[in-house]
Amino acid sequence: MARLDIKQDLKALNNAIAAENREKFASHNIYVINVMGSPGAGKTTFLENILPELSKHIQVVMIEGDLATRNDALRIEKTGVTALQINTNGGCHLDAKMIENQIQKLNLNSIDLIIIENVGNLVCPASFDLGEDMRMVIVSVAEGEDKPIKYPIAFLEANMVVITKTDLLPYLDVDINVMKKYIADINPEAAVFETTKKDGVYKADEVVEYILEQVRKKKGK
Ligand SMILES: Nc1nc2c(ncn2[C@@H]2O[C@H](COP(=O)(O)OP(=O)(O)OP(=O)(O)O)[C@@H](O)[C@H]2O)c(=O)[nH]1
Ligand SMILES: [Mg+2]
Repeated sequence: MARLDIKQDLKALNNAIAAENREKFASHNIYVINVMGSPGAGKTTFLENILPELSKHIQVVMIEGDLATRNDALRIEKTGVTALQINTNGGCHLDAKMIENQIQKLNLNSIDLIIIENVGNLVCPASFDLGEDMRMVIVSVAEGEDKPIKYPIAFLEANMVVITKTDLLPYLDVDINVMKKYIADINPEAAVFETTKKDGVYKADEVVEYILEQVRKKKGK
């Protein structure tokens, strides 16, 4: 019982800080995306590939969450986008306080979009609001078509799902339509997209358009 109380208190504290973050983002007209997915789902690869296109239109900053290393932030910085790295030292998710600490380092007046890559994990991050506008789940076909129904929480609250690595479908015993049906069963509201990497070219044009549309809606442009 006491353990349950502590868990609820921590959640309430996180929600209170997330609400402050959300207010701060709103007062600066910043759209925020919280990206979640299993280790190796292709989150950073997706971001590395969409950031140059997004940056042609809007000012973007990344916050990278990982247990250890600055590897992902270094990859992102090669695209020319500023990337702040949070190391959770064993923690399986980011929390609102960690984001609050990072945004103090930024000049919020000059940012349109903040993308947060959460720690690679399909379970823990889903329970922690960071103050985001959009929750994006990235799932690769290589993980198997049943992952949405086996790990439903992240999908339940997702506004957008990106299915990656579709170029691998010919080599896998996976039916992408079954995966899509599972996602729709859990969350019919989520916008679902596919990305692929073929002959070194990463294709995610529709996703870029969709994200820009959401940012513009928030900014009233
Ligand atoms: N074939 C193929 N490989 C991909 C694709 N996207 C990512 N990968 C590979 O998948 C591996 C993992 O990709 P990352 O982008 O590092 O995955 P991640 O989700 O950021 O991983 P963590 O941050 O560690 O959770 C890398 O070797 C990528 O090159 C894709 O569309 N097709
Ligand atoms: Mg990554």
